[in-house]
Amino acid sequence: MDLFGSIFSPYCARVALAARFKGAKFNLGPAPGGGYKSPEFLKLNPLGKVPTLKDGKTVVYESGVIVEYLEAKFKKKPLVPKNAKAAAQARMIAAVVGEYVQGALGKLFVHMAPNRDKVAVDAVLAEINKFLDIAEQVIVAKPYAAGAKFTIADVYAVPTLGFASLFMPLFGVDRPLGNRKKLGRYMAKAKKDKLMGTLLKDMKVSFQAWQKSKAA
Ligand SMILES: N[C@@H](CCC(=O)N[C@@H](CS)C(=O)NCC(=O)O)C(=O)O
Repeated sequence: MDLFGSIFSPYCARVALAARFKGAKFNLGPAPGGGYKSPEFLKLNPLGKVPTLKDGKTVVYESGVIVEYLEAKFKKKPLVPKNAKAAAQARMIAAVVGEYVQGALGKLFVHMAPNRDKVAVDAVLAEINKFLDIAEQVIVAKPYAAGAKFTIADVYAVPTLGFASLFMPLFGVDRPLGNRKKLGRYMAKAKKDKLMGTLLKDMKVSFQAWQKSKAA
């Protein structure tokens, strides 16, 4: 399988984490044809976005859809608990972090310019903090996001919380998780975990390369 995108993107990282957990082999690389909006790439994904997965003749885009595709194709190591209540709980944690925290974080991108609008940035930071507070309420962190097992909740939580730790310092926030105990405990454990820790390291390397390329 070919996965187009960069692992620094939390959307790509969630797909990479799901695939790695399942032991599904994939090559990660840039969008073909020279970029997200190249005619060659738009033929694969008319939205011109990464991640996009090519599995033989099958093309799948939108990170959530790709994760579900992997879940359906590689059934041996499920990400979604069988029990309805446990499945809903894992998906709710994934939604809070992957949609709400991540959605608010994404709003920082337009404020990358050095002469940024402080009032607007502070409003986005307040929104991120509001959703991080909700994430702190819902995450289980014993030790995984939804409890004793790695689930779809981790697939969404680790990339977004890792991205927050890399990206928010650019906006003067050095400890994005602040004093939120469960989130702090969760990420400390994730860093030591082989699967999640490797992903976080890969994201950091990719983030640093992105920053270097911007500075050049
Ligand atoms: N809803 C999409 C979001 C993906 C997304 O926004 N990807 C960014 C990279 S982090 C992208 O491709 N941006 C290029 C663009 O929007 O033109 C998903 O879950 O896959």
